Amino acid sequence: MTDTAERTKSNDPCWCGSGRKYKRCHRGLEGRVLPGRVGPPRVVPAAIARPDYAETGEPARRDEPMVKSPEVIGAVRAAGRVAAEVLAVTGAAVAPGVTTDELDAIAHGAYLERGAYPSTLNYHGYPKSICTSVNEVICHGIPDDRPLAEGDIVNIDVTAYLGGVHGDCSAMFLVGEVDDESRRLVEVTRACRDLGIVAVAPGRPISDIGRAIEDHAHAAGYGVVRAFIGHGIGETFHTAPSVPHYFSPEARTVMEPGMIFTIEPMITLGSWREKMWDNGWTAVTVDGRRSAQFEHTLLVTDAGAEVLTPEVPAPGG
Ligand code: EYF
Ligand code: CO
Repeated sequence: MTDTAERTKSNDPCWCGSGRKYKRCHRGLEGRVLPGRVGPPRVVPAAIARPDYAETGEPARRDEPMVKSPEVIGAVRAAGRVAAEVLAVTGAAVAPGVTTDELDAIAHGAYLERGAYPSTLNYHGYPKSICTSVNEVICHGIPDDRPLAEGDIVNIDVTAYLGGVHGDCSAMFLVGEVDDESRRLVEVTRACRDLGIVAVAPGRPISDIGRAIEDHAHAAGYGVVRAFIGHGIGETFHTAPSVPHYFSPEARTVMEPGMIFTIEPMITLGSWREKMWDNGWTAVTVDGRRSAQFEHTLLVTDAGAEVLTPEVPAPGG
């Protein structure tokens, strides 16, 4: 709690300047991430090919096969590589005092330099080029004017549209010195994602993936978010199959070589339940405890899985 908050009484005007009573505004929210000011969407030059929803916000309905053609597989490999590069460039800029909107600007420039469109931009009306989810934000944090603070953890989620297809990945970044509890959460979450990838095998049901993730998260004493799941990806950003990160007997689809989907578990220190911010996009944990996420786009192969968004070294390091 800040000094200001300690000195403010319940019925005083809130220190934030809203004009509301402190008890109806910020009391109980100190230490939480709060929505900041969101700047205008960034511009994409006409020369860069854009997905069907770029103008209207609404993706066209289209049936896309779960097993992709060799041409689509090659294109997602290229889009995935660009997404991984943009993620590395953007993550390298994470530091105390940097705003998430500044990260969005860096990512936006990096997509354009590579001839890619930022898939999230105007997807169902989403206003920014990446998602930045800080501390108790589970996913779909919108970059804004909040500076990152020493001790924060932040997920940066990057999706690139290139060659008519999407590639999607995300990773956690530590802001300065981070406490041991949060470091452990981040490392267990990375392991959950990687164990999910190990469970990818042709002939096996998709439910194997969630079982592997959930077993590891629960053994560490953590929760697995249920409201947001992995998904098929290719010519459309979100398509079949659904990939729950918890064991679901309904996830009966049998994996076949040529399928492409994301694995992107969101793992929580406390409750796995989410609530939504008033902006309609951003999900946070109900108890305000921290959440972490890692994501890759995967191709099912004869032998297991190929990561289509392989990590690249951070620039200059
Ligand atoms: C309540 C959207 C979000 N969907 C997915 C759409 O990168 C992503 N997943 O790994 C990802 C990013 C975004 C996204 C940004 C916007 N959306 C639609 C409806 C509700 C919603 O969140
Ligand atoms: Co993503």
